[in-house]
Amino acid sequence: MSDTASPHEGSPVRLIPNTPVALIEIDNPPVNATSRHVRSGLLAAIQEVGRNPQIGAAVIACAGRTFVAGADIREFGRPPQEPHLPDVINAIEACSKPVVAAVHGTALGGGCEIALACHARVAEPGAGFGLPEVKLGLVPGAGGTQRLPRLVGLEAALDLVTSGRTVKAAEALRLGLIDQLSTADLRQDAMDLARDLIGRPLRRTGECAVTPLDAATASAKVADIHRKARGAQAPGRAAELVLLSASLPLQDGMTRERETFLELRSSAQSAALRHAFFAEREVTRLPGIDSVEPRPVQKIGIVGAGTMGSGIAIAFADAGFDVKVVEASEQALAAGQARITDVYDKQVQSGRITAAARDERLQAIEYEVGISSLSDRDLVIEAVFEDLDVKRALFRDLDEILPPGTILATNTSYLDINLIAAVTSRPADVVGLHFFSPANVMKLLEIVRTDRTAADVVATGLSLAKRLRKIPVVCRVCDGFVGNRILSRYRLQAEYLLEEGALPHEVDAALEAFGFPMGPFAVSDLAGLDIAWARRKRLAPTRDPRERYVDIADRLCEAGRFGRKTGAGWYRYDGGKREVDPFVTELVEEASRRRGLTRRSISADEIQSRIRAAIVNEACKILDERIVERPLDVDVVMMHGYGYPAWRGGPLFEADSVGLRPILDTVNERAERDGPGWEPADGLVSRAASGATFYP
Ligand code: 3H9
Repeated sequence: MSDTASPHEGSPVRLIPNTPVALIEIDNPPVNATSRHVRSGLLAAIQEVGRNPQIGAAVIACAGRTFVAGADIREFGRPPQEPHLPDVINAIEACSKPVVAAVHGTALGGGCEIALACHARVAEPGAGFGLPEVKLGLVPGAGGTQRLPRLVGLEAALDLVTSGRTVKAAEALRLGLIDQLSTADLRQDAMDLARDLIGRPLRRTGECAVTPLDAATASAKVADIHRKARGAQAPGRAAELVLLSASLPLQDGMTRERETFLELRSSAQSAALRHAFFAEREVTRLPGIDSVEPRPVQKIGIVGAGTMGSGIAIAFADAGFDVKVVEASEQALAAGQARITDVYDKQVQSGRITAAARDERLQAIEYEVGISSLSDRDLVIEAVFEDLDVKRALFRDLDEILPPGTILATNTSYLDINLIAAVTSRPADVVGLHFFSPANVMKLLEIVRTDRTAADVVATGLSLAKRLRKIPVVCRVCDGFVGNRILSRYRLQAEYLLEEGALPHEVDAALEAFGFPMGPFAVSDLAGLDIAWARRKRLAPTRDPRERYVDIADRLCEAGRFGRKTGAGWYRYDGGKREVDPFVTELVEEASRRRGLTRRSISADEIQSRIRAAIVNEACKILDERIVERPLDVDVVMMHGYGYPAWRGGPLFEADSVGLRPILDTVNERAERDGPGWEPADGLVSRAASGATFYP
């Protein structure tokens, strides 16, 4: 072993000039991003490999937890600095000596592009590869769109580049993205391969040919990519570039790629998606909680094996917790067990997990009748019927049997958790863990702290979220917490639009064009109208009589139309396809007549701006009341729980760019027409007046 030769002192890239195979090691925590010093260090190292007659080949590997996870996203707001990553990567490919990438962790974005330009790639089985740039509103900017199709073909490249998904090493091997899996010593295997390549003709990715797609297949794929992008521009632009790789030489393709990358880098969509990226991470850091030690939690109890309870059980089992599910009767327990088993069976059928993994996870879940067996649990979550008295009675019983220190969580989506905590002898140990359905899929977790929840219980919620790979938002108690509270305002506005002249499919179409995956009426049909109906009936006696109340949904329910599950709701579902139903149109028109409103045609633009104003105003009230601490908490909830398009950055990030004045004008106008509940929030009024923004 020879001495270490640094490209320069203090560089995050070290060249260890072993003979005949040198090691280039990148060490730039936390994720080895290609910041400027990494780029210059890597370039210097490659130049030295080319120059030094003692070195016959090189391996590029990384220190720490991962291979290079991409360009440094924090540099994107600033002018690019030399050396540029595409030039560094081209120098790797052009090197006269074999260069092999040794990949552990994830090779993402620029990291994947470095690997693609090497002459061969070896990876650990747990390694992942991906070009996630579209998730940041970008296209790969250092050859990814041109080199990937040269290795894996156009179809696979289109899929990977436009979805941004990460493939595990086994799939990467199957696709031809890598050459070898390393099951023992990654660096040694890469060194051995590099040594074998010395003196042999080098396979330069940029020189490989790409088989073109026929025109009809290509245009069908591009159309599908645009449809799935729902308004995001990067996937379509990335697809164009990938397709160009079949007709342009590498350098011409890379010139086009660079132009597109730089254009998108300064786009509003990319700024919004970068905001989303950092906000998702920032929500986990809460002032005052950061330094608090969480309680150790491994054994989870779940009360209730309905849809929510089952989904929560799966989420915990997937994350390696010991789970015990309890129900009140054998019958309900068996139904829950069947539901959970069915979810895992489907995952095996679709190839998402192996049969062995299913069996392991099923074994992690125990089933019992009655709550008495929960006394050995570290944390118990209730997911029973949404009724305050039912939940209070359950918490009273749980409090009696659970030892001190066990955390008691409720999955309620609306109820006052202060009132639930008050029946226990340990209100400091009570917290809301509001999962979204399906709980094993949806990323968002609202952690609701009551007036008395202990700081280490909140910290435990945050640490659980991390282990569950969920995105947590900590909030305080109010009706519906952050997401459902905003949603109920947004839904009401959608119903007012119906009375004033729009039809359900027009509202849905306008919001789907805005970027939501589904409009509110289609969502209601999917979720079922009956639960919200039961809630409305329960709240009817306490409703403000001056409130503008739209009863179309009640009438649909009275007609037995509970949504998809009954074949009809806001739409008709003949053969599963959503269709406009004249019965609903008639109900809507009759509602306008009863209200004495002359129906008028309402533009998609008006629909979008009224809904946006309703969301932003309620979000400001939530901030005024300190239900959450920061605007980014609201943005993250809306993007991850309610489908607010991430390329808009969430409602408050977007409000800054739309301007708060027009939003306030819309709110004022609605307050005048819609009555109580629509008063403009103080925070909105003052910000609009002073020109302040949510994100200075
Ligand atoms: C690109 O590569 C463009 C090129 O094609 C062309 C260029 C010319 N930059 O997520 P974590 C930070 S675009 C800067 O909590 P994990 C992150 O903010 C890039 N910072 O860890 C966090 O900081 P903090 C394409 C980054 O283990 C810390 O690292 N690449 C970057 O759950 C830990 O991150 C991507 O889009 C970055 N690129 O997940 C990959 N990445 O502690 C984005 C992370 O202060 N990154 N940070 O909050 C990821 O997907 C995940 O971070 C990763 C690790 C899977 C790597």
